Amino acid sequence: MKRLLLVNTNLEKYPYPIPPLGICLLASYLKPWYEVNVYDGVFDEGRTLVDLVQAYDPDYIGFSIRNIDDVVADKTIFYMDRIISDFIRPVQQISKAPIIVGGCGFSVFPDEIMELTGADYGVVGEGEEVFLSLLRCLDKGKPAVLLPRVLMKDNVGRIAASHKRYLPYHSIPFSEMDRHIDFMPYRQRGVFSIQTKRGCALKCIYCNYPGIEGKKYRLRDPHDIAREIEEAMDRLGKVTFEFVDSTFNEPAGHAEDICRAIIQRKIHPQLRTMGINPRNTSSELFDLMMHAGFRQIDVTPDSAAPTVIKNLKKRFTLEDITRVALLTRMYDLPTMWFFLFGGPGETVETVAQTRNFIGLYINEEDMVLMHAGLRIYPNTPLEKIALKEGVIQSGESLFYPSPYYFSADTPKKRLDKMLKEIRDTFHNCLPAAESSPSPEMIQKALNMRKEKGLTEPMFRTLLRIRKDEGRRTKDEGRRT
Ligand code: B12
Repeated sequence: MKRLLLVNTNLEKYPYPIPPLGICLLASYLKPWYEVNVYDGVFDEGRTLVDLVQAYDPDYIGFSIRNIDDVVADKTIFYMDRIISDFIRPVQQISKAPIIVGGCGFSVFPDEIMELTGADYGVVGEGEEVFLSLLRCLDKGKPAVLLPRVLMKDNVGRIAASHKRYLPYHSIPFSEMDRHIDFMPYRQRGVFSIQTKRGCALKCIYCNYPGIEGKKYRLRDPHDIAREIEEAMDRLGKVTFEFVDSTFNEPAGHAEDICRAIIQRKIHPQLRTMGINPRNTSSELFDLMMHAGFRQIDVTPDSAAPTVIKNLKKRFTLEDITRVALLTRMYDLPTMWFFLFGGPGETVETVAQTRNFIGLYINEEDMVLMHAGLRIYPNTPLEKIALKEGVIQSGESLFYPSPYYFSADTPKKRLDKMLKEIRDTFHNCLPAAESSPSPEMIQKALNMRKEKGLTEPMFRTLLRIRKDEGRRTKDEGRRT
């Protein structure tokens, strides 16, 4: 059997370290054909990679590129520099094995990353079948040029076949993540990631998810998901499982079925999810989620101003957002809220509308993350709007430096000032640029959780500390 080494190049540990689900799925899928070894760079940060390559002597090396930048307008981190210097270059210097790049970050900027990394091949979008076909071609010395979604080094700038052609759904394999990577370091703050479907049929104007995953939903069987959770629990004991779908409760009914399948198994896992879309929310869904074991959710309305919601093409209404806010309170389900300010049609009044909504409806124990400006991604309606309004110029790179959209009435400076005012009024609201807690604060939170035996989500402990520190600063201000 030929040897394949898959490398996770993600160094980011905020908001918590993310285990490399994508390459673990690939490792499980490719197992019948290749001997696969996964190198996880999250904690090792490239230190032992060269030694591993020398010892393992792989026939192929795949690099997974997840993050390009942090999507925070004023403190943009560009991850690519270290991905290249700490992972890709050292390997290129010692190995002649073909280098293949892939991953969700790669899939957003394939041409740019092929050029920057000097990789031999690139796979856009989901890996399983396409990667296997590519490797089979390479095994046989056949040209890979006609494969869909594959890029080649000598063909930079041209994707060999239709980028948009998603292959028919196959069942997403169990990741069995902990069989491919050491899960121990993820236990304290990390999660066990689970994917319940692929694709996104929504059309939010700024979003690149349909480009990464396809536009059609391809759903996993709820019982398959519940079984994956049960088996992981048998191996690992108590861990938190997180659903990583772009929206968990789309299309309507699937999330409910997953909860029912989990309840039926009587396994009582600890669950959380990102991407609760206000549209398909009901007390039935929340009831099922509570029974299934949800301890935390993320809700992503982006705005609570009706004109902005409409302009972003969110397909839900202010009533939907209000309902989900009431449901989170009614069920006391800890929630992180995400708002994006500065989109098309944003004005001083619409910012005030969202601010009022936050003050009126959001539980003050829940965190509100406020992004200023919308990252402009290729092939999105926002790119067209930004071009039309002269925010970006035709031919301008959207890769680096990352461009952001701010509406004419809320330019960056004005918006930053308004968000700071919201932050100073509501202790639970944080501009994204200020949201990463310092290592000291994280340590303090970990100590507090241990001392007080807190089982609440980490963000609630961090908010508690922030509130106390804010109170102390105010008292000291009064004394001086
Ligand atoms: C879930 C998610 C999160 C969750 C993660 C929860 C968790 N437990 O994993 C949260 C909310 C915490 C999060 C945080 C962040 N995220 Co995020 N996230 C996602 C999301 C929606 C899904 C990622 C995922 O797990 N997919 C499921 C797995 C199975 O798919 P996959 O990794 O893509 O792997 C497949 C293919 O890519 C391919 N593949 C992967 N590797 C390889 C390698 C080779 C060689 C090949 C051939 C193929 C291949 O095959 C795999 C199987 O089919 C994506 C958007 C999206 N729709 O992809 C954004 C996304 C990855 N996030 C993004 C960003 C920026 C971030 C943050 C930096 C934001 C921030 N400032 O906090 C942080 C970074 C966190 C970290 N520590 O790394 C960006 C990255 C692009 C960019 N602009 O840089 C994305 C693409 C969204 C976007 N706006 O564009 N995120």
